Amino acid sequence: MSTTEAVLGLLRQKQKVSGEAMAKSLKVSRTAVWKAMNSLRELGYNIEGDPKGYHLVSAPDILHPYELNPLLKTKIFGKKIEHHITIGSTNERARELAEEGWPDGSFVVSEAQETGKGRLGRAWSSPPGGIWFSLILIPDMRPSQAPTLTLAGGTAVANALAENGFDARLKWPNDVLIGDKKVCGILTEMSGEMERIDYIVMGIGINANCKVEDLPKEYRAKATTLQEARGTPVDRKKILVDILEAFEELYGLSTEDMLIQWKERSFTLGKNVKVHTQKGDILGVAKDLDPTGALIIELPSGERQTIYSGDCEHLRNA
Ligand code: BT5
Repeated sequence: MSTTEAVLGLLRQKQKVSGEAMAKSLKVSRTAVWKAMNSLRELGYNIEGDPKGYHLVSAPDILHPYELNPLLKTKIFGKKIEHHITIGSTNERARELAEEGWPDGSFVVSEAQETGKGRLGRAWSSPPGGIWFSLILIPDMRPSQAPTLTLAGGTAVANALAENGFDARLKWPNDVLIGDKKVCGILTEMSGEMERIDYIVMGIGINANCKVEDLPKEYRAKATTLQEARGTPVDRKKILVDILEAFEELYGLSTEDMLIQWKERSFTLGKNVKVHTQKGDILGVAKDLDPTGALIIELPSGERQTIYSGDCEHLRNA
Protein backbone atom coordinates (compact mmCIF):
# COMPACT_ATOMS: atom_id res chain seq x y z
CA MET A 1 0.00 0.00 0.00
CA SER A 2 1.33 3.46 -0.92
CA THR A 3 1.85 6.18 1.70
CA THR A 4 -1.01 8.15 0.11
CA GLU A 5 -3.43 5.24 0.47
CA ALA A 6 -2.27 4.65 4.05
CA VAL A 7 -2.79 8.35 4.88
CA LEU A 8 -6.29 8.11 3.43
CA GLY A 9 -6.90 5.04 5.60
CA LEU A 10 -5.98 7.07 8.73
CA LEU A 11 -8.15 9.99 7.65
CA ARG A 12 -11.07 7.60 7.21
CA GLN A 13 -10.54 6.10 10.67
CA LYS A 14 -10.34 9.31 12.67
CA GLN A 15 -12.38 12.50 12.90
CA LYS A 16 -9.21 14.53 13.12
CA VAL A 17 -5.59 13.45 12.90
CA SER A 18 -2.41 15.49 12.95
CA GLY A 19 0.34 15.30 10.36
CA GLU A 20 2.78 14.37 13.09
CA ALA A 21 0.62 11.50 14.35
CA MET A 22 0.23 10.16 10.82
CA ALA A 23 3.96 10.39 10.10
CA LYS A 24 4.68 8.52 13.34
CA SER A 25 2.07 5.86 12.78
CA LEU A 26 3.18 5.21 9.18
CA LYS A 27 6.91 5.59 9.95
CA VAL A 28 7.37 8.19 7.22
CA SER A 29 8.46 11.84 7.21
CA ARG A 30 6.11 14.82 7.72
CA THR A 31 6.97 15.85 4.15
CA ALA A 32 5.76 12.47 2.87
CA VAL A 33 2.43 12.99 4.68
CA TRP A 34 2.15 16.49 3.26
CA LYS A 35 2.81 15.18 -0.27
CA ALA A 36 0.19 12.47 0.21
CA MET A 37 -2.31 15.11 1.33
CA ASN A 38 -1.64 17.08 -1.85
CA SER A 39 -2.10 14.00 -4.06
CA LEU A 40 -5.42 13.23 -2.36
CA ARG A 41 -6.63 16.81 -2.82
CA GLU A 42 -5.65 16.67 -6.49
CA LEU A 43 -7.87 13.61 -6.88
CA GLY A 44 -10.78 15.56 -5.40
CA TYR A 45 -10.68 14.53 -1.72
CA ASN A 46 -11.90 17.41 0.38
CA ILE A 47 -9.58 17.55 3.37
CA GLU A 48 -9.76 20.38 5.87
CA GLY A 49 -6.69 21.21 7.88
CA ASP A 50 -6.07 23.38 10.95
CA PRO A 51 -3.25 23.49 13.50
CA LYS A 52 -4.82 20.53 15.34
CA GLY A 53 -4.92 18.26 12.35
CA TYR A 54 -6.65 17.10 9.22
CA HIS A 55 -10.23 16.04 8.66
CA LEU A 56 -11.66 14.21 5.61
CA VAL A 57 -14.84 16.07 4.65
CA SER A 58 -15.75 14.13 1.52
CA ALA A 59 -14.41 11.68 -1.04
CA PRO A 60 -14.74 12.18 -4.79
CA ASP A 61 -17.05 10.03 -6.91
CA ILE A 62 -14.25 8.34 -8.83
CA LEU A 63 -13.47 4.69 -9.57
CA HIS A 64 -9.98 5.03 -8.16
CA PRO A 65 -8.35 2.07 -6.40
CA TYR A 66 -8.32 4.16 -3.20
CA GLU A 67 -12.12 4.01 -3.32
CA LEU A 68 -12.45 0.47 -4.69
CA ASN A 69 -9.87 -1.38 -2.59
CA PRO A 70 -11.72 -1.03 0.73
CA LEU A 71 -14.85 -2.50 -0.90
CA LEU A 72 -13.27 -5.34 -2.92
CA LYS A 73 -13.51 -8.85 -1.52
CA THR A 74 -12.18 -10.61 -4.62
CA LYS A 75 -9.15 -12.91 -4.61
CA ILE A 76 -7.83 -12.34 -8.15
CA PHE A 77 -9.82 -9.54 -9.75
CA GLY A 78 -8.56 -6.04 -9.03
CA LYS A 79 -5.29 -6.94 -7.34
CA LYS A 80 -3.78 -4.28 -9.59
CA ILE A 81 -5.83 -1.32 -10.82
CA GLU A 82 -4.80 1.65 -12.94
CA HIS A 83 -7.11 4.66 -12.89
CA HIS A 84 -7.39 7.54 -15.35
CA ILE A 85 -9.53 10.65 -15.40
CA THR A 86 -9.50 10.39 -19.17
CA ILE A 87 -7.79 8.14 -21.70
CA GLY A 88 -8.06 7.14 -25.36
CA SER A 89 -9.26 3.61 -24.76
CA THR A 90 -8.86 1.45 -21.64
CA ASN A 91 -8.53 -1.59 -23.93
CA GLU A 92 -5.43 -0.10 -25.58
CA ARG A 93 -3.86 0.68 -22.22
CA ALA A 94 -4.72 -2.75 -20.79
CA ARG A 95 -2.97 -4.35 -23.77
CA GLU A 96 0.21 -2.41 -22.97
CA LEU A 97 0.01 -3.47 -19.33
CA ALA A 98 -0.65 -7.10 -20.31
CA GLU A 99 2.48 -6.97 -22.50
CA GLU A 100 4.36 -5.62 -19.45
CA GLY A 101 3.23 -8.68 -17.53
CA TRP A 102 0.34 -7.38 -15.45
CA PRO A 103 -1.39 -10.35 -13.84
CA ASP A 104 -4.71 -12.11 -14.41
CA GLY A 105 -7.64 -10.05 -13.14
CA SER A 106 -5.91 -6.67 -13.11
CA PHE A 107 -7.69 -3.81 -14.84
CA VAL A 108 -7.63 -0.26 -16.18
CA VAL A 109 -10.53 2.06 -15.48
CA SER A 110 -11.21 5.57 -16.72
CA GLU A 111 -13.81 8.21 -15.88
CA ALA A 112 -14.15 8.97 -19.61
CA GLN A 113 -12.67 7.78 -22.90
CA GLU A 114 -11.83 9.94 -25.89
CA THR A 115 -11.66 7.17 -28.47
CA GLY A 116 -13.61 4.29 -26.88
CA LYS A 117 -13.83 1.28 -29.18
CA GLY A 118 -16.65 -1.05 -30.10
CA ARG A 119 -16.30 -4.21 -32.17
CA LEU A 120 -15.13 -4.18 -35.80
CA GLY A 121 -13.63 -0.71 -35.58
CA ARG A 122 -16.86 0.92 -34.39
CA ALA A 123 -16.80 3.76 -31.87
CA TRP A 124 -17.99 3.50 -28.28
CA SER A 125 -19.20 6.74 -26.74
CA SER A 126 -17.81 7.10 -23.21
CA PRO A 127 -18.84 10.33 -21.47
CA PRO A 128 -18.06 11.03 -17.79
CA GLY A 129 -20.39 9.20 -15.39
CA GLY A 130 -20.09 5.82 -17.12
CA ILE A 131 -18.15 2.78 -15.99
CA TRP A 132 -15.43 2.14 -18.58
CA PHE A 133 -12.88 -0.52 -17.74
CA SER A 134 -10.75 -3.27 -19.27
CA LEU A 135 -9.76 -6.46 -17.52
CA ILE A 136 -6.64 -8.43 -18.30
CA LEU A 137 -7.49 -12.14 -18.27
CA ILE A 138 -5.05 -15.01 -18.57
CA PRO A 139 -7.39 -17.98 -18.69
CA ASP A 140 -6.38 -21.58 -18.92
CA MET A 141 -8.48 -22.40 -21.97
CA ARG A 142 -8.17 -23.02 -25.68
CA PRO A 143 -8.60 -19.97 -27.94
CA SER A 144 -11.72 -21.59 -29.42
CA GLN A 145 -13.36 -21.33 -25.97
CA ALA A 146 -12.55 -17.62 -25.59
CA PRO A 147 -15.99 -16.42 -26.79
CA THR A 148 -17.50 -18.02 -23.69
CA LEU A 149 -15.59 -15.44 -21.65
CA THR A 150 -17.43 -12.58 -23.37
CA LEU A 151 -20.65 -14.29 -22.39
CA ALA A 152 -19.37 -14.69 -18.82
CA GLY A 153 -18.51 -10.97 -18.72
CA GLY A 154 -22.02 -10.08 -19.84
CA THR A 155 -23.51 -12.47 -17.29
CA ALA A 156 -21.41 -10.89 -14.54
CA VAL A 157 -22.71 -7.44 -15.49
CA ALA A 158 -26.32 -8.66 -15.71
CA ASN A 159 -26.06 -10.49 -12.36
CA ALA A 160 -24.54 -7.44 -10.67
CA LEU A 161 -27.17 -5.14 -12.15
CA ALA A 162 -29.90 -7.53 -11.00
CA GLU A 163 -28.41 -7.40 -7.49
CA ASN A 164 -28.77 -3.64 -7.70
CA GLY A 165 -32.44 -3.85 -8.66
CA PHE A 166 -32.25 -3.69 -12.48
CA ASP A 167 -33.97 -6.14 -14.80
CA ALA A 168 -30.94 -6.69 -17.01
CA ARG A 169 -31.00 -9.18 -19.88
CA LEU A 170 -28.38 -10.49 -22.29
CA LYS A 171 -28.32 -10.11 -26.02
CA TRP A 172 -25.97 -12.45 -27.85
CA PRO A 173 -23.05 -12.05 -28.06
CA ASN A 174 -21.90 -8.96 -26.16
CA ASP A 175 -24.71 -6.69 -25.02
CA VAL A 176 -26.52 -6.14 -21.76
CA LEU A 177 -29.98 -4.64 -22.14
CA ILE A 178 -32.50 -3.00 -19.88
CA GLY A 179 -35.87 -3.36 -21.57
CA ASP A 180 -34.78 -3.61 -25.19
CA LYS A 181 -32.13 -0.89 -24.90
CA LYS A 182 -28.38 -1.35 -24.68
CA VAL A 183 -26.87 -0.29 -21.36
CA CYS A 184 -23.56 -2.14 -21.66
CA GLY A 185 -21.29 -3.43 -24.42
CA ILE A 186 -18.30 -5.72 -24.22
CA LEU A 187 -15.23 -5.81 -26.44
CA THR A 188 -13.00 -8.86 -26.07
CA GLU A 189 -9.59 -8.84 -27.71
CA MET A 190 -7.23 -11.78 -27.65
CA SER A 191 -3.49 -12.11 -28.05
CA GLY A 192 -2.05 -15.55 -28.67
CA GLU A 193 -1.64 -18.30 -31.20
CA MET A 194 -3.94 -20.95 -32.65
CA GLU A 195 -3.40 -23.22 -29.66
CA ARG A 196 -2.56 -20.82 -26.86
CA ILE A 197 -3.98 -17.67 -25.32
CA ASP A 198 -1.31 -15.25 -24.14
CA TYR A 199 -3.86 -12.88 -22.66
CA ILE A 200 -7.30 -11.49 -23.23
CA VAL A 201 -8.33 -7.89 -22.75
CA MET A 202 -12.01 -7.59 -21.99
CA GLY A 203 -13.39 -4.06 -22.17
CA ILE A 204 -16.69 -3.46 -20.45
CA GLY A 205 -18.58 -0.21 -20.93
CA ILE A 206 -21.66 0.65 -18.89
CA ASN A 207 -23.81 3.75 -19.32
CA ALA A 208 -24.22 4.45 -15.63
CA ASN A 209 -24.64 8.04 -14.41
CA CYS A 210 -24.95 9.64 -17.80
CA LYS A 211 -27.91 10.65 -19.89
CA VAL A 212 -28.91 9.27 -23.26
CA GLU A 213 -28.51 12.86 -24.56
CA ASP A 214 -24.82 12.64 -23.61
CA LEU A 215 -24.44 10.07 -26.41
CA PRO A 216 -24.24 10.97 -30.10
CA LYS A 217 -27.68 11.36 -31.67
CA GLU A 218 -27.45 8.29 -33.87
CA TYR A 219 -26.94 5.94 -30.86
CA ARG A 220 -29.75 7.27 -28.68
CA ALA A 221 -32.74 5.30 -29.98
CA LYS A 222 -31.22 1.95 -28.99
CA ALA A 223 -29.44 3.01 -25.79
CA THR A 224 -30.29 3.57 -22.16
CA THR A 225 -28.39 4.40 -18.98
CA LEU A 226 -28.70 3.15 -15.40
CA GLN A 227 -29.51 6.65 -14.19
CA GLU A 228 -32.37 6.95 -16.68
CA ALA A 229 -33.70 3.46 -15.97
CA ARG A 230 -33.83 4.20 -12.24
CA GLY A 231 -34.56 7.90 -12.31
CA THR A 232 -31.70 8.67 -9.92
CA PRO A 233 -27.92 8.24 -10.05
CA VAL A 234 -26.45 4.89 -9.03
CA ASP A 235 -23.51 4.01 -6.80
CA ARG A 236 -20.90 3.34 -9.52
CA LYS A 237 -18.33 1.99 -7.05
CA LYS A 238 -20.71 -0.61 -5.69
CA ILE A 239 -21.78 -1.65 -9.18
CA LEU A 240 -18.19 -2.05 -10.38
CA VAL A 241 -17.25 -4.04 -7.27
CA ASP A 242 -20.35 -6.23 -7.63
CA ILE A 243 -19.42 -6.92 -11.28
CA LEU A 244 -15.88 -7.90 -10.32
CA GLU A 245 -17.17 -10.23 -7.62
CA ALA A 246 -19.77 -11.78 -9.92
CA PHE A 247 -17.18 -12.22 -12.67
CA GLU A 248 -14.62 -13.81 -10.40
CA GLU A 249 -17.21 -16.37 -9.35
CA LEU A 250 -18.06 -17.19 -12.99
CA TYR A 251 -14.38 -17.28 -13.93
CA GLY A 252 -13.92 -20.20 -11.58
CA LEU A 253 -16.73 -22.24 -13.19
CA SER A 254 -16.58 -24.72 -16.07
CA THR A 255 -17.62 -23.18 -19.40
CA GLU A 256 -20.68 -25.43 -19.30
CA ASP A 257 -21.85 -23.91 -16.01
CA MET A 258 -20.97 -20.40 -17.21
CA LEU A 259 -23.20 -20.91 -20.25
CA ILE A 260 -26.07 -22.14 -18.08
CA GLN A 261 -25.96 -18.86 -16.19
CA TRP A 262 -25.86 -16.85 -19.42
CA LYS A 263 -28.94 -18.73 -20.68
CA GLU A 264 -30.81 -17.90 -17.45
CA ARG A 265 -30.44 -14.19 -18.21
CA SER A 266 -30.76 -14.45 -21.98
CA PHE A 267 -33.12 -12.19 -23.87
CA THR A 268 -32.07 -13.66 -27.23
CA LEU A 269 -32.98 -17.34 -26.85
CA GLY A 270 -36.49 -18.12 -28.07
CA LYS A 271 -36.66 -14.89 -30.08
CA ASN A 272 -37.05 -14.41 -33.81
CA VAL A 273 -33.73 -12.90 -34.79
CA LYS A 274 -31.86 -11.52 -37.73
CA VAL A 275 -28.13 -11.99 -37.34
CA HIS A 276 -25.89 -9.84 -39.49
CA THR A 277 -22.78 -11.86 -40.28
CA GLN A 278 -19.84 -11.33 -42.62
CA LYS A 279 -21.50 -13.75 -45.03
CA GLY A 280 -24.88 -12.01 -44.96
CA ASP A 281 -28.01 -11.92 -42.82
CA ILE A 282 -29.47 -15.02 -41.23
CA LEU A 283 -33.11 -15.10 -40.14
CA GLY A 284 -34.55 -17.64 -37.77
CA VAL A 285 -35.35 -18.49 -34.17
CA ALA A 286 -32.50 -18.36 -31.63
CA LYS A 287 -32.60 -21.84 -30.09
CA ASP A 288 -29.51 -22.44 -28.00
CA LEU A 289 -25.78 -21.92 -27.51
CA ASP A 290 -23.21 -24.52 -28.55
CA PRO A 291 -20.42 -25.41 -26.07
CA THR A 292 -18.17 -22.63 -27.44
CA GLY A 293 -20.84 -19.97 -26.94
CA ALA A 294 -21.89 -19.83 -30.61
CA LEU A 295 -25.55 -19.16 -31.34
CA ILE A 296 -27.69 -21.96 -32.78
CA ILE A 297 -30.46 -20.70 -35.04
CA GLU A 298 -33.39 -22.66 -36.41
CA LEU A 299 -33.97 -21.50 -39.98
CA PRO A 300 -37.49 -21.34 -41.48
CA SER A 301 -36.64 -24.64 -43.25
CA GLY A 302 -36.26 -26.30 -39.85
CA GLU A 303 -32.53 -26.73 -40.42
CA ARG A 304 -30.18 -25.55 -37.67
CA GLN A 305 -27.23 -23.25 -38.22
CA THR A 306 -24.46 -22.33 -35.81
CA ILE A 307 -23.26 -18.72 -35.87
CA TYR A 308 -19.89 -17.85 -34.39
CA SER A 309 -19.92 -14.09 -34.74
CA GLY A 310 -22.26 -11.36 -35.81
CA ASP A 311 -24.68 -8.66 -34.73
CA CYS A 312 -27.99 -9.95 -33.53
CA GLU A 313 -31.22 -8.05 -34.02
CA HIS A 314 -34.27 -9.15 -32.04
CA LEU A 315 -37.35 -9.09 -34.24
CA ARG A 316 -40.89 -8.76 -33.02
CA ASN A 317 -42.17 -12.27 -32.44
CA ALA A 318 -44.82 -13.10 -35.03
C1 BT5 B 1 -19.59 -2.96 -28.14
O1 BT5 B 1 -19.34 -2.96 -29.49
O2 BT5 B 1 -20.67 -2.98 -27.64
C2 BT5 B 1 -18.32 -2.95 -27.30
C3 BT5 B 1 -18.24 -1.79 -26.38
C4 BT5 B 1 -17.04 -1.88 -25.45
C5 BT5 B 1 -16.79 -0.61 -24.71
C6 BT5 B 1 -15.75 -0.76 -23.65
S1 BT5 B 1 -15.62 0.64 -22.63
C7 BT5 B 1 -14.15 0.08 -21.94
C8 BT5 B 1 -13.36 -0.56 -23.05
N1 BT5 B 1 -12.53 0.40 -23.74
C9 BT5 B 1 -12.88 0.54 -25.03
O3 BT5 B 1 -12.32 1.30 -25.85
N2 BT5 B 1 -13.95 -0.25 -25.29
C10 BT5 B 1 -14.33 -1.02 -24.14
P1 BT5 B 1 -20.45 -3.10 -30.60
O4 BT5 B 1 -21.31 -4.29 -30.32
O5 BT5 B 1 -19.69 -3.07 -31.87
O6 BT5 B 1 -21.36 -1.83 -30.45
C11 BT5 B 1 -20.92 -0.59 -30.91
C12 BT5 B 1 -22.15 0.20 -31.31
O7 BT5 B 1 -22.94 0.54 -30.16
C13 BT5 B 1 -21.82 1.54 -31.96
O8 BT5 B 1 -21.66 1.39 -33.36
C14 BT5 B 1 -23.06 2.36 -31.64
O9 BT5 B 1 -24.11 2.05 -32.52
C15 BT5 B 1 -23.47 1.84 -30.27
N3 BT5 B 1 -22.94 2.65 -29.15
C16 BT5 B 1 -21.80 3.38 -29.08
N4 BT5 B 1 -21.63 3.90 -27.86
C17 BT5 B 1 -22.69 3.51 -27.13
C18 BT5 B 1 -23.08 3.70 -25.77
N5 BT5 B 1 -22.34 4.39 -24.91
N6 BT5 B 1 -24.24 3.11 -25.38
C19 BT5 B 1 -25.00 2.37 -26.22
N7 BT5 B 1 -24.69 2.14 -27.50
C20 BT5 B 1 -23.54 2.70 -27.96
